[in-house]
Amino acid sequence: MREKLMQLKDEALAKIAQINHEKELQDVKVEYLGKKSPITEVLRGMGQLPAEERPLMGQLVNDVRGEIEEAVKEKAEAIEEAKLNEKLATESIDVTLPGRPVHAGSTHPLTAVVEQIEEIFLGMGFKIAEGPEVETDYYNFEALNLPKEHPARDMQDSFYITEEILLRTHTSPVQVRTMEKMEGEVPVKIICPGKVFRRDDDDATHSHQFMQIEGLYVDKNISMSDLKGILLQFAREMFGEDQRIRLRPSFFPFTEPSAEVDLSCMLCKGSGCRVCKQTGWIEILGSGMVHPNVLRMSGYDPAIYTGFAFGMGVERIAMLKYGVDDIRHFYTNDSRFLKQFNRI
Ligand code: 2NM
Repeated sequence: MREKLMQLKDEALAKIAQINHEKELQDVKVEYLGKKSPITEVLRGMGQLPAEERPLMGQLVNDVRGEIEEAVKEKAEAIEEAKLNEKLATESIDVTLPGRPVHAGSTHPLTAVVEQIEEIFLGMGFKIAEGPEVETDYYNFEALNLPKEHPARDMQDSFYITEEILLRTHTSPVQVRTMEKMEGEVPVKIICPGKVFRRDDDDATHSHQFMQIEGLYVDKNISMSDLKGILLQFAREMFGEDQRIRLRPSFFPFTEPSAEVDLSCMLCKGSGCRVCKQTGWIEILGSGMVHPNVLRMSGYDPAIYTGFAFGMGVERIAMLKYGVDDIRHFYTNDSRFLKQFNRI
């Protein structure tokens, strides 16, 4: 029995020495140390031995098991180490390689311009008001004194969802909503930035969706000179201290009188160039004194209160400020275009 055990031990150790894989090692472990192994058989057969031989034999079996277990453990560690060494050899990292560039986004130029304009008007005591992009016929047209036969109300010129609901064609409905909410309180001193929609064919200077900022100041004794002062201050903060403005008579259904506002050309300083078509002036805003009908419909008595309002297109201002020649650049999201604004 003793020789049998020694033979089993030598056999097991020889097999373990040959092994290179975990799976085979597991098999050999089961074969020599498992429940059905010949060594376990020997343990079971101990009952038949004379009592005085049992302790010695038991000791011997345990020694043999211990040696095989030890060999299995060592082999398992050797296999683990070989695996790690191979991994280290094949998956080495070259820390001298250049890093991959991280592309950071930046503020869209239109957002930047809206924020600049907001800052200027906040500095003059205006608040910012926002409202829905999907509007009713009442807020978009009726409350703004736009008559039924006005071309803007045509299906050809506005995006209608139903006969009564459309995408807003200007941000003026926000100003009407704000006046209603204020219930006759003054001052109403707000600017309304936001997206507006018109059924235009897109080209270098037209987009069916664009951004507008409109302003409204209603109080007692508001006059055209307040309008002029506020807009001159805006022009100077936006385009430079040397800016001049001029007002030309115009017409809008929601203002009376109405005026077109020109800025002295920021490129040639008024001497005449390609951008201002040799006039020295650039048209940038529509404005006027809020029509009495508009005030009355929104809860302000035009015999007591007056107000001025104005509106400007954000893209046009951004194009002039940054020399952009096509409005579509703002919407095609070409990173080569957008990257140029990562410092503003
Ligand atoms: C413009 C030109 C002139 C305007 C009028 C109003 C309101 F709601 F108070 F009546 N908001 N905006 C207005 C006036 C807008 O945009 C070219």
